Amino acid sequence: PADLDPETFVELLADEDRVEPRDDMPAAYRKTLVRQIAQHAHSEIIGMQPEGNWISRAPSLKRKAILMAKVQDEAGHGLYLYSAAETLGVDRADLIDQLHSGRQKYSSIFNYPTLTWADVGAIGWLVDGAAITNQVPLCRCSYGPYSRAMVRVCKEESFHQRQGFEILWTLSHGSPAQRAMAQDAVDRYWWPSLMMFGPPDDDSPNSAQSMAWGIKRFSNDDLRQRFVDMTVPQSEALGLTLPDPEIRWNDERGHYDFGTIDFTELFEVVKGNGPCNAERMAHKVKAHEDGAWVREAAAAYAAKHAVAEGA
Ligand code: FAQ
Repeated sequence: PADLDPETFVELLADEDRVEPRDDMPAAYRKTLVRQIAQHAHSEIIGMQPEGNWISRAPSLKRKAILMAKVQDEAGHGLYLYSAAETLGVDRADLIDQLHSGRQKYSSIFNYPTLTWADVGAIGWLVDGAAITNQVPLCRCSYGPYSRAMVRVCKEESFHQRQGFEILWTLSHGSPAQRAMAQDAVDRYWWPSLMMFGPPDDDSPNSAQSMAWGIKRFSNDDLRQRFVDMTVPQSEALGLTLPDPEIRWNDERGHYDFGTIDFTELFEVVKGNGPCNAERMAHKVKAHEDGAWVREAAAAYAAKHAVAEGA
């Protein structure tokens, strides 16, 4: 497909038509989508690590089975998203290489440690909760393959969020030590979860163009507010406190007010200076290298069958 001039493209989008892989599109639209979809895929794959850390130590067989299924879902989302990116003419191996060499990002949230079992609950409730808030509007993204991928991903994330909420509910209704563990996890995961939505709107270089192109449907700050509005009542149901004394309902705005986010922390974590950045990347690169023989075997098998079919 050819590069389309941006003005004709915006007119075509006005009809709310989906853009499909074979359609002409501006080079910059393609580039933005590759960036966002690849980073989203990388996040799903790196996002397996914090929770994977607890599979061998889950408190019961049932919890272990559920957590294994959740982490496998994340692998599936990552593979699904790499496939969506490949419809734009890029190569998965190249995207993975860009992640490993630090040229492409992944979500800041996965650079925080999972210190206790309650962190698995906090990730499900808050991190998956933030992910759903961000991704439900992406089901209406202008790029067909990405939007369709999001439909299935969001269904699975909703289940993930419920399981996280249920872990925290069980702990918050357990012994004083379990309750304290749940509160501590929420204290540590609350602010980093708010940072998942990205920098504030006036400091978000990609937002205006991505919204004009129908890639993003809402701004970073609007989605963050939506997440706070959804989460405050849920924290009350859990009997846990969100670590922000400024949270209160604002009748005039029809939203919850909340305190100031320390975005220097987000920028530091994105730059590579979060608590677990080095560990996450080292683990990812090693897993990739350890899997080289599987890729080689699969390629040899495919080549053998191609010859057999050609004969
Ligand atoms: N972390 O101009 P903007 C999950 C970067 S959920 C790291 O506002 P944009 C599920 C941004 O890339 C997590 N980097 O950018 C799960 C850009 O840099 P670039 C993944 C961040 O794209 C749950 C620069 O800052 N979800 O994995 C972050 O318009 C539990 C300027 O920012 C998605 O990726 C950050 N938090 O808006 C898995 C959703 N924020 O690329 C396991 C799709 C910003 O120019 C367990 N993505 N940056 O070098 C999006 O909606 C958008 O890309 C945003 C950022 C909203 C993340």
